[in-house]
Amino acid sequence: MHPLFNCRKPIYFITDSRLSRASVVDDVAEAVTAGVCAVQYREKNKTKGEMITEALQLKTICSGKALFLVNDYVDVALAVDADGVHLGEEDIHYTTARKQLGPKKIIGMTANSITEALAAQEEGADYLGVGPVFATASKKNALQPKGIRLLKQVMARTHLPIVAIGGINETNIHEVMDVGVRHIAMIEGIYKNGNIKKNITILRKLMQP
Ligand code: TZP
Ligand code: MG
Repeated sequence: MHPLFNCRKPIYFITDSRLSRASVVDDVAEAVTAGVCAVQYREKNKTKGEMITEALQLKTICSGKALFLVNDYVDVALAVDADGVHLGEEDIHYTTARKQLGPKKIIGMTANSITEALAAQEEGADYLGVGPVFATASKKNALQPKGIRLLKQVMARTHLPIVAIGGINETNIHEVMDVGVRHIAMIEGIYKNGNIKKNITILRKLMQP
């Protein structure tokens, strides 16, 4: 496991410019100060040029404090020398991404089922994003919630770090923690009421072992 993943700040922050009050750069600065292990730059509405400009700033903010991962786009990750990428079913395939990124970059993959989790592990994924655990409004066309059942299955049958994702917030986080999952990815749970620092502080307390 990457050392920054194995940290005492097991929150994985996913950016969403639609929920941002000021800018994603401000959001990430706030999140990193409050303490997260990873930031995933997830941007669905900007041009590649805009993304690269923004990602360069985010990478500097994260440097030495949190992993900086780019969702979907290997080219953006390469342009800013990010720590890695997060890929789903509809994105570039693992083997192509690995060829482009080289052996050292992190490639995280989404698993919506045990079959996908086993396939991603077989291909060489560095971690698995498993879910959606609960219903989520943050992802367009999100699948039906899988509950903690899928988390349990994936934990039992893979050896990769698991990041639980989808609809997790301060009211249900204990259900995910109880399964033994260490890392939790969130959008809405962190952006809620526009108070990123406060939300992360509360969530970190709830995640203390
Ligand atoms: N992939 C599966 S669920 C999801 C993504 C990107 C959205 C997670 O956002 P939230 O607000 O924490 O449910
Ligand atoms: Mg994707």
